Amino acid sequence: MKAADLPTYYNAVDILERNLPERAQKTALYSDERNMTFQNVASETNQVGNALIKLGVRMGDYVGILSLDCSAWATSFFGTAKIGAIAVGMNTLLKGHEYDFMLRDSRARVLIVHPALLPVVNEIREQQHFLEHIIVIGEAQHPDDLSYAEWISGKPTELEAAPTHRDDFCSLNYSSGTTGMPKGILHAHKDYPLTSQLWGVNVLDLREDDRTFSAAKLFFAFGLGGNLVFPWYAGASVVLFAGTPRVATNVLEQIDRFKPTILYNAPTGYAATMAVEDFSAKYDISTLRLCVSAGESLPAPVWQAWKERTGIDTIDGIGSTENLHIFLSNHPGDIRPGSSGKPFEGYELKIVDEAGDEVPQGEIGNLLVKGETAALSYLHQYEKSQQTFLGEWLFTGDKYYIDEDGFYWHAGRSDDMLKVGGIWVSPVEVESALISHAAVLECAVVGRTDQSNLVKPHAFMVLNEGYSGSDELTAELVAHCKDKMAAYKRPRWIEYLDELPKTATGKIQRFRLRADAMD
Ligand code: 3UK
Repeated sequence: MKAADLPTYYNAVDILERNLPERAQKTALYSDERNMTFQNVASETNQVGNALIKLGVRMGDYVGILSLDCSAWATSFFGTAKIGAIAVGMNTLLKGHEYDFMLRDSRARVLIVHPALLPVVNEIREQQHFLEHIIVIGEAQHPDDLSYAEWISGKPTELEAAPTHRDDFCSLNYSSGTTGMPKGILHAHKDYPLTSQLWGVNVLDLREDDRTFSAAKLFFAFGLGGNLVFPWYAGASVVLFAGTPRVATNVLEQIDRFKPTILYNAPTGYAATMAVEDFSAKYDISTLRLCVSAGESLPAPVWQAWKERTGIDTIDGIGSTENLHIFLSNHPGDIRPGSSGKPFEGYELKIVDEAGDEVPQGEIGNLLVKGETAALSYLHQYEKSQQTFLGEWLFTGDKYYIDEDGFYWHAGRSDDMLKVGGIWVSPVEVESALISHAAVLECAVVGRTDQSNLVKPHAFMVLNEGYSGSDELTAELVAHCKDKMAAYKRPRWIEYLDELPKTATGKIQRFRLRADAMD
């Protein structure tokens, strides 16, 4: 499937509405809060669209969604798309200053927010120049806010889709970099059916009788594609879960209760699940036919252990927000544990050296990808865009090599970025949080692998005079980090040194610290 196969004027709400002729009364969405048929979702989506128009939202405007996974996430996303506005799905684990940045950078006029996230929104609401309305998915507390249920109540359940071009923007997601604030990545309406077909249907073989569940949330392109867009494109159902997936028993309970056939998780999620004693006896996970892992590479021993304990194959595929979803993947029936699999139709891959020339098979180089679902640039980031979007090719920042059978193996990043539990952590950000503590003179953060061979931040520190390393100080520094940043970014190990290894010109030698961290 090519972008040109889609109608020129195409709106991604088609992914939801294509289900109406055949399966309007089928349950589209299961959740603790409520179940909804495709017809229910489509009608409520139209109400959201009408309610947004009534607030003055027009084609090309931005609408923020800051919510735990729930049915209103889905109706807000498609309602926004349907009127030709752009949905900004925001990571729910961040701090006020990051939301402040995203709201200004995107100039979102409306923010649809879950009550659980209201406290952090309240910290920054007074200083917003562009935000005009806050809709609360639940009770509104602030006099200026509207409650979602009241907001859509009485709005027509019919709505004509805006005549969006297939290349018009549909969504904006923010992805972290080594320094500075996250980078905004815009995707077009066309990217949703394309990724659905190219990976969801052609590779994963999603079918109408599937039911998906994801530990990765809808604010993350991995979750949005895997657990909303692709299944609905294929006529399948989804299970949405508002709780935290970091507690493995939560994930198991949801599977036991809602009986999905497909599970999406990050490698840490599979490792954490297996740490729950007798999990496959205590919870019924027998409905699962296939598991998917992405966000970081799934070590072969974790793949094997999962297979031994559950009998289920896991499909590891590498995706990125820049490409919207997975562009290199293992295939059901053709899996090499530990690898990212093989290319598939829709994406061309190239592994090149620093001069841009292709390296011989077996040698490590930079992975470039060419495909029609790539974003065009980073929003308001000319220089960073130039480094990543190289004409038809996209620089992934990943090092790869190909084995003798054509499987691709991840061999690290070309920057210092870490993937922890499948989400970005910038060592620079963790270092700045640590440095802001009075005890710390200087520090360096590198990735270190844990017992499952998954990367976590390890901090090396030199203390100011008058301080000495102790378990108390370590606990205090970790608490300080959690205060400054999303908790998942905190260092899992803190080591005190007299000095950091440096080059003659005074640069910290991270490669020596990385080697030390492995000991
Ligand atoms: C790393 C992987 C090895 C890799 C994503 C599936 O992770 C996603 O998007 P992000 O923008 O990060 C992209 C980067 O993450 N990575 C992702 N998956 C793997 N490394 N093996 C993997 N299987 O460094 C990549 O460049 O957060 C994943 C679908 C949609 C996504 N957006």
